[in-house]
Amino acid sequence: MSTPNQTDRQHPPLPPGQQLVAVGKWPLIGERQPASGNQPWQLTVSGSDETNVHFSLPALHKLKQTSLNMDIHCVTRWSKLSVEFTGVLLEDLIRSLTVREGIEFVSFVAQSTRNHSTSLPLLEAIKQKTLIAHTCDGQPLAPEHGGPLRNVVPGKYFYKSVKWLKSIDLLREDRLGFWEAESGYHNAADPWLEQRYMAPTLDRRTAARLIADRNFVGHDLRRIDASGRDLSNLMAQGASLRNANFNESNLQDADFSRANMSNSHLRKANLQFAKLIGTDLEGANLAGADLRGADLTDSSLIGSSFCEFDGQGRAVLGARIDSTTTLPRQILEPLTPDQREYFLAQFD
Ligand SMILES: Nc1nc2c(c(=O)[nH]1)N[C@H]1C(S)=C(S)[C@@H](COP(=O)(O)O)O[C@H]1N2
Ligand SMILES: [Mo]
Repeated sequence: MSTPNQTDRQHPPLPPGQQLVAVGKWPLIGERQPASGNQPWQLTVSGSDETNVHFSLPALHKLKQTSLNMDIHCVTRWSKLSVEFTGVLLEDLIRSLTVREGIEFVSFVAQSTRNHSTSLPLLEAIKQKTLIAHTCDGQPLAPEHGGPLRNVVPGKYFYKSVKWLKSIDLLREDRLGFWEAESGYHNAADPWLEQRYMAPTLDRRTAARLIADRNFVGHDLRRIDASGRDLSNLMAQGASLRNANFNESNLQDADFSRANMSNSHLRKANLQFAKLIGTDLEGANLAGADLRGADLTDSSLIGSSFCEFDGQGRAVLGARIDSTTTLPRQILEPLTPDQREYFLAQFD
């Protein structure tokens, strides 16, 4: 079925821990739509000698246009290669202004209910060829992907690319972005160095006490190391467990309903009869996990993996599922093709 061209791209260079989405797929991550207001669309740049400078969309189209072909790498482990964005380079936009003295950072702010933002050192943003993009693969950028305007930063995890860009603030001091503050995403965000998360925030004594009590309900336990533990019957409803390590743990009958377990490590975990209802498992590793009797209704599986493959593409460590596993077919939809195939083979 695959064309020679697709075959060539079967083993493209990917940053560590990333996997390819199916051809033509582009997952929707984070906010789904802009907040109302800002019509007609206007981009405001603050921090130059001119105070606030406004650019309408037609004005942006009159500046020098640049097209960049870039690879998208999301921190939740999915990658989409070779997407062409067109717009104005941050460098070209800023060149027309007189940047105030002492400016070292740039913050990109969204027209969104939570004023979503992300930031970078200004020189880094310019070096990375940050583009203020209005067009994607020759079409106006779709609203759900940030249209009419988003910044894109090739060479950084995609959370550095803000949808519905309404202002670019030039700053003397850094202003931590939404995900960086909220989820502990790494502020440098280099996918080739796997800079996904900042250092853990939890002290060891607190972690040990919570593990002993087997009660994580509602706690912020990002990055907790609970690997190799007996945590059967653990209560963890609604807990923040991003990047938590449960490798080879006994999690039988644990309740992770509505917990955020994105990028968590559940390799070879015993999840028999665990509740993973409405759980965010984006980017989580469940290779070799035992999911018999587990319930994954409404869980989010973008970028999750359930199977490891050897160099020949043979499944070597697959999650264990059977007819007692509740796994509605539609939640498998966002899995990468090799992961989905693994499941479909189990169902046969
Ligand atoms: N306004 C806004 N921009 C955002 C986000 C968001 O939640 N709100 N999420 C970020 C993250 S984590 C990613 S991976 C990308 C997702 O872009 P996409 O939905 O077009 O794939 O947008 C980034 N920019
Ligand atoms: Mo992301």
